[in-house]
Amino acid sequence: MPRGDHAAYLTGDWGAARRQPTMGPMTDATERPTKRVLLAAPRGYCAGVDRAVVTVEKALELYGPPVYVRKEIVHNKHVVTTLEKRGAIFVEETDEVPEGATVIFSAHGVAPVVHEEAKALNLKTIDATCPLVTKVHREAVRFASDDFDILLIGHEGHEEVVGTSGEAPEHITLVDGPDDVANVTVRDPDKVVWLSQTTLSVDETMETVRRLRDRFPSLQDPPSDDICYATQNRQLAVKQMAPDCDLMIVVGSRNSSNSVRLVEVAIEHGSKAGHLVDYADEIDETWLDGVTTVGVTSGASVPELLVRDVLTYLAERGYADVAPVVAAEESLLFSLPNEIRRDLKARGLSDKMRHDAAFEEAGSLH
Ligand code: 0CG
Ligand code: SF4
Repeated sequence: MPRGDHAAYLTGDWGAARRQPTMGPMTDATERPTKRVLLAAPRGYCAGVDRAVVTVEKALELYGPPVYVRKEIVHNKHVVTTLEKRGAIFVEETDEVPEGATVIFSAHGVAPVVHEEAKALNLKTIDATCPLVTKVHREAVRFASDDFDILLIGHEGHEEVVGTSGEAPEHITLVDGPDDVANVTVRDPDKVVWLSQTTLSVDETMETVRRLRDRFPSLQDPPSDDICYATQNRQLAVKQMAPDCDLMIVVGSRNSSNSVRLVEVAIEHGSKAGHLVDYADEIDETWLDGVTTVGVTSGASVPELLVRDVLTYLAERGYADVAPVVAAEESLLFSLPNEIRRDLKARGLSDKMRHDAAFEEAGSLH
């Protein structure tokens, strides 16, 4: 399927189709530009989100509802409301969970104090923190134990930075973007390292680091990228498409950092307009006025069925020609949290992540 068509997309018949948008849109016999969609790949679920969502699903299967989840398991409205209907109860704080119940910690991670609170309440805990967030926590612990000042680049109040900061609050200073650099103070400018939230804009973070290094020339880099592969790849695909797009539709929720960043990246790289929607019915018809090429992508916490709804909406309005823009291949899969794997094994159930055709049933979050 060299150029995607909408029906083929819905049946998943992609083959090895790939196309880079280096040429303008085709024209029909009357020389009107042909309406088309550029569909980003990769988009949607990352390995950490997939694992976190399956964790809640398996916990509901194993223990029966209700299963408590501290904070949104991932920042997606549809995922949260769907899991709620299946018996998950989302709470803001650990002390809202009844004593002795099971609580799942979200993919964004928690501070050590949250584990202590759960222990004091005798809760059974299942930690769905993404392993790539845990990696940043470990870096924070290590640099704090070496008595570094840690400049954590991230968004104030985001659950991930709250969790990471909690690993070493006395050593960590939050830097919320380039404009916050001027406010930073450190104990010893020769013993400073930067770390970051996993779901930031790559370019903006590099600008923040550049300004930090102007102030602290000995600033150390993290041992490896903290902005995760999924965040980077989704931004890469948008950067490739944006110059050709009159409009970029990003499927994702307002509180999803990586999804919001995709709209910003699209605009910065030339898309004439960009909007974030949770659902296809949030698309405003006027956005399509005079639009030939629509880019479509989705954040790392977004189930693919929501993207399909957007493509159906667009096809019904003449944008049935869908061309994938493939910026990277992804194959990373994380195994489920140990607590879940142990309980699944004890019941003789499979602890494999589910990635087969049978999992494509209606209402599936995958
Ligand atoms: O992008 P953020 O960190 O807000 O999280 P989201 O749940 O949207 O996706 C990745 C994860 C976890
Ligand atoms: Fe993990 Fe990155 Fe996904 Fe966050 S966005 S859950 S860090 S893979």
